[in-house]
Amino acid sequence: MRTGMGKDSVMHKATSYNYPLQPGQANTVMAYTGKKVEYDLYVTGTMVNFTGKHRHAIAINGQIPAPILEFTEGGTAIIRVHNLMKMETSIHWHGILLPNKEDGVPYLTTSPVEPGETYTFTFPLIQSGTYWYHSHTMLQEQSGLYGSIVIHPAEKEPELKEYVLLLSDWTDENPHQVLRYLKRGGEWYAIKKGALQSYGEAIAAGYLKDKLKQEWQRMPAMDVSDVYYNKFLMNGQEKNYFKDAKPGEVIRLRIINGSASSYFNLQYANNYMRVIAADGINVTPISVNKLEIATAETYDVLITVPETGAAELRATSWDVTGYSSAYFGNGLVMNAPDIPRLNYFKMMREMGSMNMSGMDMKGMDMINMDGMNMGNIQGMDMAMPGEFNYNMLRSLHPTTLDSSLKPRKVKLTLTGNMLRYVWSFDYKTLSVADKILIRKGERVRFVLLNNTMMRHPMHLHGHFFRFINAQGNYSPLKHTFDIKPMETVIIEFVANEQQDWLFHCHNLYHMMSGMARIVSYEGSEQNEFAKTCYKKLKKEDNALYPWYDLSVHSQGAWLSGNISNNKNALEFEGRATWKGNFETETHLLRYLDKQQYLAFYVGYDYRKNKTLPLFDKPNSKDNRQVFDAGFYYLLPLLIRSEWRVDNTGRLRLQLERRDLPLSNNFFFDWRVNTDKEYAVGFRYMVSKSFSISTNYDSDYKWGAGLTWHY
Ligand SMILES: [Cu+2]
Repeated sequence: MRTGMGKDSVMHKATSYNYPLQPGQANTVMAYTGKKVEYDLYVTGTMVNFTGKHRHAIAINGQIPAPILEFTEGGTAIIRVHNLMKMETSIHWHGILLPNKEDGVPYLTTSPVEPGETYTFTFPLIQSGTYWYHSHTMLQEQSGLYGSIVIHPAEKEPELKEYVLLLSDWTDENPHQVLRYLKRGGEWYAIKKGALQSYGEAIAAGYLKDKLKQEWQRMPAMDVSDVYYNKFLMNGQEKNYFKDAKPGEVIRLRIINGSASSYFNLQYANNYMRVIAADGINVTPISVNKLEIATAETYDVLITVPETGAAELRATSWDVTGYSSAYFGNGLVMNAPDIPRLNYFKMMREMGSMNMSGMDMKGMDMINMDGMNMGNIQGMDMAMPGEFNYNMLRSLHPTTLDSSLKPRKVKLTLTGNMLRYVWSFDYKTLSVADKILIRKGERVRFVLLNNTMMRHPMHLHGHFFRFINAQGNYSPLKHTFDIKPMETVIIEFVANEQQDWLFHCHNLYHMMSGMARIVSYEGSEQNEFAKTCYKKLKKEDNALYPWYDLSVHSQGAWLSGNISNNKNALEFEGRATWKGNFETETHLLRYLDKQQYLAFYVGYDYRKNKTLPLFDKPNSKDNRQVFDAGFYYLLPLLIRSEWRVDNTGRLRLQLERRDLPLSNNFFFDWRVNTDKEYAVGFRYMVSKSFSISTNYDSDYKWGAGLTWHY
């Protein structure tokens, strides 16, 4: 059933979150009586050209971003989503308080919108502010399925000219290929971003000790972002001109971070920005000269148009690989300052010093990696005056919860495996995790510890929560927040909903790799998807990803292939000389420990080296057909050890290190085993898919040629 409102929905929350705010306070009855505002959204495939190359994308009503949906608090939204594509889609209304079945998470709250079908969303508008909407299906959001929502308050606000600025990131690659490349652990994105942190660069910059220490702890090079983006956009453009902004005029900007996985720093060339709302809710105004916006957050700010000329508002991606701009006014342009490139080695050293605290997965505070200052750890606020941080966010009214309600504490650790690109809570991805159970009427408190090296923009559907900060009783209400490495964040809310809601990292690639949970109201009537255990939704993060490297060299060919999901992998290695000798090893492995350093495998070896000296001996190291079993264990310095025994009782220990970065683009591999076989290889990466390579193999000798990476 897709039409009509359940009787529960009629009693839905009516608290205006801008003005008398108290999460979970008694709700006044709110029927669907207000002004009905209707929209028709047509979802289609489209072609775009952001970089000089034509690429597939997804548009709504032919636009990227999708149209701005404007409403007034107290009304009713009626939005018909028409799916004109050949694949299913969905739309989630981010930050909007609405009945569960209108939340738009396919296979959790709402049916997906099937190809050729229309789904009509109907919900009362019980809040005001700046929000947005996006697809919650696979990686469609990265392809352009996002738009802004503006809900004007029922009570009139001072009339100000206002503009919506929707920030996003764009890659020319197919987003599924991006995720596969992240799973593969390929180096090209880091090379493009200047974030590889090779040994050569470490030595030149005096950071060899830090680099060794990092690899000793089995950590790959740290980075602040995963994906290399071709463009960063604002309202679908790199540059936006608002020439109707009058000299000296104060204007309101509704800024939304609708990116798939980027944080931005906002700077304005003409004086400061005055933050008046966060995540749609008005806050005590604060003046800042730099405003950081995490993925999926929104901020409303006031700025002043210069008396003469135009001033730039610039949104620089946090990895400082690009920016987009808005210009307000006419004439000579005043530019916002450039943000210096990141000093990754300095960040690495800071991280190393935090390791002394003996934490599990080592992290660091990365808020000020531009080298301006360190700090901004919650409760240790040493930011330069004027630079935004969360402790400045102060609610207009006390937000404390009714202490007579029964408390419920939920502790979650944010975990991840950067080497295998598996993201999780408590080392469990959504596909294997239990639901987080809460009960209606409880005072729910989430205690979150980020045990990863990255920041995560966390989002809870269908609720606003208190984000506990230095403002105490006036801690702000939010629906999305950033959590830094090693940081602990506490959020709390009154459980005043029903059914199931998603809680997840809003970095699209982290979510799709498992960093999500279902928050479920115990005892609440279950919807159709709960009855089938959300089978489809829970499959998503455990997909199989294939990749391989094929080297074609003067003496022979090497193929190294892999198909893996979260816990299992099928690995194949084949070597063949042009003289007809060949060796293959095939392993089916399963990771055993939560860190995924240890894996057990069974496999099969087939070798036929006719021209090597020991060919006449069957089941020698050069001529064998054997089954084998063993363990892989990742040693410090990212050395992979392999301990195995085959069905003839033969033992072998092998050590291997692949892709050791000597300089930007230049990599070194080595391998040695107790059969007295050894190999070394070098490759110079010329593109995402190709390297010029050379290797020496104790059996197959020197050769050089090309390597193809898929
Ligand atoms: Cu994340």
